[in-house]
Amino acid sequence: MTLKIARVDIIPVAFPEPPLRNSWGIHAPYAARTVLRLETDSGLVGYGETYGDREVIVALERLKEKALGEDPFNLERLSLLLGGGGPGAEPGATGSVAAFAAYETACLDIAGKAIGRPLSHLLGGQVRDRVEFSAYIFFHEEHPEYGRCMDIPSLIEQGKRFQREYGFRTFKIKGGVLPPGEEVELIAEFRRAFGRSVQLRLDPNGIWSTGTAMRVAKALEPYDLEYLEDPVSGIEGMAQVARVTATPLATNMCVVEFSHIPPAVKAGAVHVILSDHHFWGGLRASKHLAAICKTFRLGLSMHSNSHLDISMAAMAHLAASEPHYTYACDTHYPWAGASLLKGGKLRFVDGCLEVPSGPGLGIEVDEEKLAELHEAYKEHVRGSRDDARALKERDASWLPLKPRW
Ligand code: GKR
Ligand code: MG
Repeated sequence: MTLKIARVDIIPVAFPEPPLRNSWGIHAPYAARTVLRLETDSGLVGYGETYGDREVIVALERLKEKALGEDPFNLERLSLLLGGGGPGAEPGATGSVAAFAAYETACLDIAGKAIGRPLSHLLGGQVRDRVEFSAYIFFHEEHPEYGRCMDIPSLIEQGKRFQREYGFRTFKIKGGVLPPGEEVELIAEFRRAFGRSVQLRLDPNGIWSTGTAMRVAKALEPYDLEYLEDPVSGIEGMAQVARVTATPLATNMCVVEFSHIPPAVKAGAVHVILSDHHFWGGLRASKHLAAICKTFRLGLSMHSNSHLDISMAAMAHLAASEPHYTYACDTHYPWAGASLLKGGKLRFVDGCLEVPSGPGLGIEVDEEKLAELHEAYKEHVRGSRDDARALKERDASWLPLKPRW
């Protein structure tokens, strides 16, 4: 059986999000994503999801003509045609790499539907049928449902809500918002509140100077972080911090493509790499990353950004197929104020997502909801994501300093 991609639809969408804080700004009221819908000559439909930034939409459009007429099973050929990233790819081709990730997911969705098997079976089969995710804890400004959460007690309450509602056992705390000493206190309070049975991670997104990061990493040692994520920017600074602390360091900032791995390994800069199929060149490239991590005895975790259900399902299939995902994966999904699925969002039980068992991604996209979120995009999104601009609109004095402390 051969299949041909006969139709490509590129659908930018937007969904509400709370005003989540990070070290460089705040989430705007609507987050943008792009949904890619592919249809074959035989009428099979597959979905992919990627970033909603302008450069990615342009890349998706640019790749459309190249994808038309291709067989969705021919993924290596498609990757060559579309500039898919992966080991040996040109460094820095972010737009087309993120666009390829959506094409690849949609092709695998179609391929799974064509043979009646879940997507994970095309990535090597499932080594787990439930994938564990972490609670993504954020400081945030006033929100009608969640109130305001800009101090330590309210962040602990947020953690308790995540534990109650989803059963998460790992807390990834988005730091870099309060001065570093207060964030050490925050971690100490989390330990006191949740005990030793949970895992804690702190991610200040590279906002500390190397000297500050070295001091803070030492001060955090008594609280047994599972890892400290990007305390500083850059491989060199990370290596300096790694030399003075027993806490493992993780990154989704200084190792974000295959060409970054050799210098990072040489410098001893990181212990854990956070994969993300949207920027590492797709689901299969993420498996290549896993193999490289195993080779160099690095851990593998999974990064996330604001996303919807199609990415959620793809992340679950990937993690289900790869033994080396031994850390709970990150996800922003609980914060998403909308779903594209008939029947609503996928559900976490005991901190885990059961991998959808139907063919392909195993999810049913509701075309009406998709159309609604496309209208929301047209109404609410003004260009690419810019958290610093969003915070400046609330607070004219805001300066996205880096390092700040
Ligand atoms: O959503 O504000 C956010 C996060 O800070 C995100 O943008 C990061 O890319 O989650 C990410 C991370 O782990 O650094
Ligand atoms: Mg991070």
